[in-house]
Amino acid sequence: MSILTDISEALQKGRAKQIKVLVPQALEEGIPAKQILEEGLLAGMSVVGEKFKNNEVFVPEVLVAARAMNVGAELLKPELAEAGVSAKGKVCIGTVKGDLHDIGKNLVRMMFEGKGLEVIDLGVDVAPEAFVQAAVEHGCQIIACSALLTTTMPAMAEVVKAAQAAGIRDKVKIMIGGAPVTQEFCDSIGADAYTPDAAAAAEKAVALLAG
Ligand code: B1M
Repeated sequence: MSILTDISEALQKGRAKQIKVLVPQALEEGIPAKQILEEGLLAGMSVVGEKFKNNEVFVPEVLVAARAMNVGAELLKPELAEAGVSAKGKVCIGTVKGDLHDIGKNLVRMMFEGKGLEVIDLGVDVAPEAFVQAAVEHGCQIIACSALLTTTMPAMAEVVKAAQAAGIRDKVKIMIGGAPVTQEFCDSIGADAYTPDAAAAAEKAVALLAG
């Protein structure tokens, strides 16, 4: 059995201690961080997601898997960052109001940091006004919103409206993403960019700042 399968299985069982041993071991074996993330950690989380959907596992099991996922992703962070990048701009990021999912948001934050962006992480369940207030306070050029639930996606439209109401809409770019989010939805709410994954989000942020 490969070490990537071991990582996937440890994640499915929520064994953070095992993840702490296996991820550095995989790096030592020369497996690229991206491959460890995708074929180890995310592969495991995808099995958990499927079982969650089918009522084969429940919130407590998913929570421990999520904790193990965050531990593993943190271990990969230095490897995912690009060497020698200098600060290129500021972003405030958060998961929208009513939504507690933070794994994808944390990955996007890591990829942003890897591209040399300064990131203000507002956490989860972030009110639209809080995104705007943080952008003003910290002088962010980008507001980045994550949502994992179809029921919380509309909060992204509220962020766009809050930025308009605060008179900063022409000064900030609003990026959105998360499993249920689409380009069509992005267009419909007047956000500036939708990207399907964390790596694409970081590329897009750099392009938006350059443009
Ligand atoms: Co939740 N959950 N959950 N959950 N959960 C989903 C999302 C669900 C699809 C499961 C299912 O039914 N199959 C389903 C949503 C259904 C829907 O709305 N369509 C669901 C549900 C229903 C719920 C609850 C309502 C369950 C309940 O209580 N009955 C509840 C809601 C709580 C709340 O938020 N208010 C709930 C709770 C939880 C836990 C707390 C137990 C836990 C979250 C723990 C945590 O995050 N710390 C949890 C988890 C872990 C999941 C699954 C299993 C995994 C999500 C995940 O982290 N994926 C998920 C099922 C699944 O996705 N298969 C599920 C890995 C992560 C890397 O992917 O976040 O999509 P993702 O990020 C991707 C991209 O989307 C993108 O980049 C990342 C990859 O590179 N991306 C961006 C994300 N944000 C971006 C922003 C960008 C750009 C790209 O630009 C700014």
